[in-house]
Amino acid sequence: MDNVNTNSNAPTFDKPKVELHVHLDGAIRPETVMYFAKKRGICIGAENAEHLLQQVVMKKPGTLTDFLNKFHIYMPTLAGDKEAVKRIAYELVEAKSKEGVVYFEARYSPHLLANTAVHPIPWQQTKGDLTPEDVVNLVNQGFREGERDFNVKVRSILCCMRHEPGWSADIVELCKKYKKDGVVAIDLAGDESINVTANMGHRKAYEEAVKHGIHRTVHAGEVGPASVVREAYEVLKAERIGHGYHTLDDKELYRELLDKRIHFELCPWSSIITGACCPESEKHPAIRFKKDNANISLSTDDPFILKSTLETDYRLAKWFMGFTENDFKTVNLNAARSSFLPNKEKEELIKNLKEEYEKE
Ligand code: FR8
Ligand code: ZN
Repeated sequence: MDNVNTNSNAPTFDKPKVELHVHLDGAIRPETVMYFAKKRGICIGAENAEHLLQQVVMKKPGTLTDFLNKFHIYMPTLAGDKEAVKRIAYELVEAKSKEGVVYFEARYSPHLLANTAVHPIPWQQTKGDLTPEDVVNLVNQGFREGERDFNVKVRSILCCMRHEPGWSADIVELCKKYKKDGVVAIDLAGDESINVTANMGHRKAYEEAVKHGIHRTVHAGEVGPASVVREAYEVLKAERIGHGYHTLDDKELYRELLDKRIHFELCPWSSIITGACCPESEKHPAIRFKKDNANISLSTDDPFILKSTLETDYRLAKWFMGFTENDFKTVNLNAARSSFLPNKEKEELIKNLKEEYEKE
């Protein structure tokens, strides 16, 4: 699969794209990490951006601990720093504009970038003055300036973390408060082996989201079983599923989600590198989803840790999963249709894509 991650000139799908599943905190320029390490006098054990990349990039399936250690390398340099939080948001818009993305939804946990009003304080930081709400404001600013400078439309999704049900009430309140400022949905991320029903925090937050018309997506069935997807759909009322590969293990559930046109945010390269899916890609769930005309789209997930761009995922989809030019049009129209934009803006996006796709 080496040829998937090498550079060639022509983009696999040289048309406007929509991306629904990218983590802000997994989509950072190594140069930016180096800059803030130096600015703040934090020792990260890397001399330059290239050296840092060697440490952060995941090249083959590892353990969850290996994966989380990647965040431990660079998050302490960014978390708690106002300039850093705004800048990573701004730079993500720039990166996506270069990939031909016209609309994307970026997600993150505000708590994991804060250093006060969060318990426990993440990444072994000492207490400071940046609250989760400040983080949301800074990310909003970075995105707004990025939209203006790079002509890309951006919205954000705030993540609850499975292991911190006590944060979820804050998340839904922030979603409500910043609805007018680009926050479109709530997500649940983290270790799927942690049961949501054991604690009411996540359930209550999702109920509140339903009540206030906040859109909902849930990471489910990536490495966890189909029962986690069922819970996301039946209990948390998810409109979209992050990954969802293991939905295929429960025929009845799969049929139901197909019929209801529930959207699956697939991340092909991520699914291979994390070991969520079998590297013999003829058996990849994406092939089955496509064959069944499921409501799917393609995203990067964590391009920093995966050393990828959206091109990596499209190339993998084309060469190992048989996606055609027409399939790429379909998945991007799916993404637009299942985006969390208000109807009028959604129709506008779909119209623009269709116009571009009908050219030639
Ligand atoms: C989550 N984040 C960024 N990327 C992810 C992700 O899961 N891909 C941020 C939120 O934007 C949170 C980072 N984070 C902090 C604590 C924590 C966590 C605990 C768990 C997880 C992320 N994620 C998971 O448990 C899902 C991992 C599977 C995988 C890698 C290695 C081995 C097995 C799925 C990927
Ligand atoms: Zn994800």
